[in-house]
Amino acid sequence: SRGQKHYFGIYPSCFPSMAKVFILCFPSDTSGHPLTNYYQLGLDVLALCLLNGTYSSSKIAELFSAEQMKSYISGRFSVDTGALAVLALTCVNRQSPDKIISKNILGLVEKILKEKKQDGTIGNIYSTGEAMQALFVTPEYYKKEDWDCNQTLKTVLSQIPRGTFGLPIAAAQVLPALEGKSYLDITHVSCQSRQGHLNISTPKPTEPTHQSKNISVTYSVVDSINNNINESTIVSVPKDSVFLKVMEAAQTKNYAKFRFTTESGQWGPYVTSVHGIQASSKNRTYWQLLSNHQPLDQGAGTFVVSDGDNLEVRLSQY
Ligand code: B12
Repeated sequence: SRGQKHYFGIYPSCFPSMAKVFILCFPSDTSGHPLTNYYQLGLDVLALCLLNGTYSSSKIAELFSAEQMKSYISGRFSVDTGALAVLALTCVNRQSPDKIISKNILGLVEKILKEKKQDGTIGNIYSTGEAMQALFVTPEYYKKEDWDCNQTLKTVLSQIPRGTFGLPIAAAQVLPALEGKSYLDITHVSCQSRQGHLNISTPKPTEPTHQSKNISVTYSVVDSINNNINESTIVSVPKDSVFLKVMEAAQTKNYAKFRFTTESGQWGPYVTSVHGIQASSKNRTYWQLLSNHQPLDQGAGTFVVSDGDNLEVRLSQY
């Protein structure tokens, strides 16, 4: 992934050509952390487990220990990552029960439930579907009254007509939970589609037109790691523009200060460099997007800006 030499999971050089035997490779950095991230490690362990590959439960228990994950996820707990870990660990635990794995699941479920918001969202709206899956498969780890599944479901459903899950990847991540399913069901669902009972119409997003009114926003580039860049400008963009349009307008205004590059992915454009400074997975740095000092829960290609917004890209550590 992203040119890294090694990575966790099902990698061609890691499994013999015949047989359904998979070996989990554990390339990690000097502190024992995965070279990719725990979300991907969760996906890989899940795939191995569901395909009845060979792995060491104790190694997995060790990798997903609370201490190990805590030191990796600096700052805030990632619900998406926690949910994937719960799904992977639950699969492993069902195959060969292990006390340490159960303890890890319990710790993660507690953390996920702590991220429950008043409206039932868990983490943010994009992590809620996977958090629901994690809670579906672990009912013995929390009290019934600790989670109102119907409230969460209602909130997620109410977001669909607003186009919140418009990106195929966003829809794909939320859909299993809407069907009451989890990734653990993958190996025993048939491809036959049922009559669509989720009949929800989604309005087409409106493209900004030339007639539409312009808005004015502040845009800043900050290097919070080396503290040597802090550039700001005010730009005017059509109403309903996305964050990327603001970055483009700033770049046109002053190329030297505001030039940037992106890479296209499933979630849209990922900002890889700004002001000539490249984010680096080796150094665990990224260009964080913020609006009015709050990190965005969407990427530059989908977040719609508002008049007067204080927008920022900030080189940060993860
Ligand atoms: C790990 C992770 C990160 C890491 C990625 C680096 C790394 N090496 O680990 C870091 C911390 C850097 C990161 C950053 C951001 N992330 Co992120 N990230 C994830 C997470 C937890 C797992 C992604 C993954 O590994 N997938 C599995 C692999 C196999 O797939 P992949 O396509 O190769 O994964 C790559 C891309 O997903 C990319 N990536 C990660 N986040 C984002 C966000 C956007 C908008 C894009 C285009 C790409 C991208 O990095 C991954 C690793 O190389 C997902 C959770 C999820 N539910 O998917 C959120 C998630 C994708 N991220 C999200 C967001 C919002 C962001 C940020 C915009 C946050 C911010 N305010 O700055 C930034 C991106 C800013 C930019 N520069 O453009 C949202 C996207 C929601 C949406 N509707 O757009 C998610 C769903 C989390 C959430 N629930 O809010 N992220």
